[in-house]
Amino acid sequence: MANETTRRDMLKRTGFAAAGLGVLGVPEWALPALAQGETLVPFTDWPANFNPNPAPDRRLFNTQTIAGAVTPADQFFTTQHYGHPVVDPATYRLKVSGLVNSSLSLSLDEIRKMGNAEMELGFECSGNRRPLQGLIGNGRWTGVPLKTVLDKAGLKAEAREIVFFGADKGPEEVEFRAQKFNVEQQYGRSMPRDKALTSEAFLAYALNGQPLTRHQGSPLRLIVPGWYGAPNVKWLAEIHAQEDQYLGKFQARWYRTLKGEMINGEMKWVESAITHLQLKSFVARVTKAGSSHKVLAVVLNDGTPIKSVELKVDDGPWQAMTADPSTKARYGWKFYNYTWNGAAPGEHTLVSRVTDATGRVQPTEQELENKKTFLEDNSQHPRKVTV
Ligand SMILES: Nc1nc2c(c(=O)[nH]1)N[C@H]1C(S)=C(S)[C@@H](COP(=O)(O)O)O[C@H]1N2
Ligand SMILES: [Mo]
Repeated sequence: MANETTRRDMLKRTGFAAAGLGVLGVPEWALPALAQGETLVPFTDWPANFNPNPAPDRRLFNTQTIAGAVTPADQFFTTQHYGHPVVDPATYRLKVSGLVNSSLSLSLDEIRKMGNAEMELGFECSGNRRPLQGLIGNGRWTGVPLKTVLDKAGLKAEAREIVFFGADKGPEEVEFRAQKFNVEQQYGRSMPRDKALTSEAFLAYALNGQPLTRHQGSPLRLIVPGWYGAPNVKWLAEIHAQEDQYLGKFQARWYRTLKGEMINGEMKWVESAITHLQLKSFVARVTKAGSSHKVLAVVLNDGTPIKSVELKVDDGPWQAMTADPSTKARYGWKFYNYTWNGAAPGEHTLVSRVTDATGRVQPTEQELENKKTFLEDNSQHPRKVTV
């Protein structure tokens, strides 16, 4: 009884009021799809100053407002390094250059005619982590397989590295022998030729059946199913085939993970590039209906089938959660539910953990303590509620 909330309280608590949206001015999407008689039990460890729009070009998703498998485009999280470039879809051209038999310059219409495959998939920023877990979303993307475009250009035998450039640019300091130089960087990410040709990567021009918004990379972006957000290059301007490895900042110096592993009693440090999503789950929302509570967990991974998701309440045993049959897409996020009966009044800690079909188990925070960089944090995330 203690913590039942009205929608007004919930909106305040979860930061919509802080963002300057009064209850009457709140867009319909901000209201969680709760069943009749169901009320939200807010997380008590949620930051009081939560602001879903910390900057005009940044948006966080409040998982407590999840209303279905597909995240509406105007709620989809957004982040990038150099703000939003302006790209006019009417004059837009995608260039395909470098070690190809024929260089291409494709209009949006030409690209649309090359394919309209649709895939439901989710991704998170590799920096997504506690306490918010708000850099995550799931959508229906439409586009052209990357292979179709690469085959049209014809990759030469020496083309070993495929680089994807966005239209956005900015200056970055590069240090060489204690001297600093300002080097212009275009947002760029690369992939080995084989990955580009065999993966399910595609060039997306629509999200949830509508043209991409400026936030999500209008008019065209790369999507790599099962990978983190960074490779999903927005405002895609050019695909360049080359022989040498691409060493741009966001490929070679940023979006890397430094992790130590104990091998025969010795710590071995390894640096790796961010690619596929690490196995993750977290408690996204708790609601109350009558005398029982419902816990919703979100799972996201690289597309490996999920074996189980479990929930632990305080120091109790791990209990099985039930898969929501509406979330089935291979690369989509998945919802799991748990009916929590007989919760004693007071504060409780809820934590979920996921195991995939290969036997991989989501690590605890302690098990990840030798991961020195904050990226790729897929650790179990205990959350608190008061009932
Ligand atoms: N051109 C360009 N693409 C980019 C970025 C960027 O800075 N520039 N940021 C990447 C990162 S780090 C993430 S997490 C995703 C975010 O995609 P979204 O804004 O559609 O959620 O875009 C990726 N694509
Ligand atoms: Mo990211």
